[in-house]
Amino acid sequence: MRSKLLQMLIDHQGHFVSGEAISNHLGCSRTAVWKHIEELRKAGYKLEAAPRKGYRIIHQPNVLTESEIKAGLATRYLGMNVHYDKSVNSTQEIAHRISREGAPEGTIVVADEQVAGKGRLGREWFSPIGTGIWMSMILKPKIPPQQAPQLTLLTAVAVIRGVKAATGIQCDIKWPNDILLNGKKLVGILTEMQADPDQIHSVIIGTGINVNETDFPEEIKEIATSLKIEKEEEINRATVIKRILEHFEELYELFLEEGFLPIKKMWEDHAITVGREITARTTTKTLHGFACGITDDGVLLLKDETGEIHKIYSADIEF
Ligand code: BT5
Repeated sequence: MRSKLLQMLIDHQGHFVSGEAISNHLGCSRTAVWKHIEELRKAGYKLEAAPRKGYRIIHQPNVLTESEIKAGLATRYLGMNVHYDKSVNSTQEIAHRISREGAPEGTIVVADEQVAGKGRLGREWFSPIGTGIWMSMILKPKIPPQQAPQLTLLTAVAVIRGVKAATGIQCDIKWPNDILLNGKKLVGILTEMQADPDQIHSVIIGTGINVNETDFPEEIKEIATSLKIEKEEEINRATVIKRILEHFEELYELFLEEGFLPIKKMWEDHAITVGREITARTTTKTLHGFACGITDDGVLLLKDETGEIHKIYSADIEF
C-alpha cells in the first residue's frame, strides 16, 4: 500500500494528487490515506497538504526501504522481493541464507551498512552507513556452472547503464569486476554460487557502489571514488538501484535466451582493459603483456612478450 501511494506521488512529482484520487487508486478510505501520509512523514518524506488540492511530495529522504525501492520500479520480477536491513555483516551472507531457505529468483538484499562487507578472496569491502549501495541479487539461472562468471560481466554492463540513466554519469569497466569513474574504483562486483558440479542452485551477485561518500579510509583514498565526489551533488540511492535492476533484468533475459554473445558486444563498448599493456595477478602467477580481448565466454586473453596467448579466468589487473 505504501509503495503504491509513494509511486503515485512520485509519478506526479511537484503536482498535487487529490485525497479522493488516492483513495480510489488504493481502494481505501480517506482516513486510511491520511494515516499512510502520516507514516510517510514519519519516515522522513516532506509532503505538502492543501485543502481541496490534496497532497504533493516535496522531498524524498535518501533511504533504501522496500517501498522506496519498489516505487516506480519497472521490472517484472527483479526487486519484487526486497529484503532490507539497516545493518548487516554482509548482504552476500543473507542472500545465501535466504536463497537456501527458498527465496525466489529476483529477490534482492539491501542494507544501509555492512560491518563485514566482502570483496574477492576474503578482502574487505568498505561499506559505511547511509551512503552507498550494498546489494545482493539472488538468481537461479538454468545454465552450466562454468558460465556463471559471465554474469559478472553482464552485471557490469547493467550497472554502467543504470548509473548513466539515473545520474547521466558515464563509467568504464575494468575486467573482470570493477567499474571505474575517472580512473578510480566506483563499483565492485562479487559473484558467488551455490552449485553441484553440473547444476547451479543459485548465483548471488553482490554489488557495492560508492554513491554519497565524501571520504574514504587511508588504504583506499587514492583508488576509490563516489558518484557524489564526481558529480558534486547528493544522489538518490533508490533511484540508482531501480535503474540498475531494470537494465539488469533486460540483459539477463537476453542472456538466458541468446547466451553471452550479445552481452559481450555491449561489454566491449565500455571496457578499458582491452587493447593495452597490462599486468594480471592471478592467485598463482603474475603475467605481463597485451590484453587482446575477451573470448566468447568472457575469459581475458593476454599475449605475453614471446607471443604466447594466455587465458585468464580471474585476476587483479593493473595498467
Ligand atoms: C570487489 O572485490 O570489488 C567486490 C566488492 C563487492 C562488494 C559487494 S557490497 C554488496 C555485497 N555484499 C558484500 O559483502 N560484498 C558485495 P575486489 O575486486 O577483491 O576488491 C576489493 C578491494 O577494493 C579491497 O581490497 C580494497 O582495496 C578496495 N575497496 C574496498 N572497499 C572499497 C570501496 N568502498 N570502494 C572502492 N574500493 C574499495
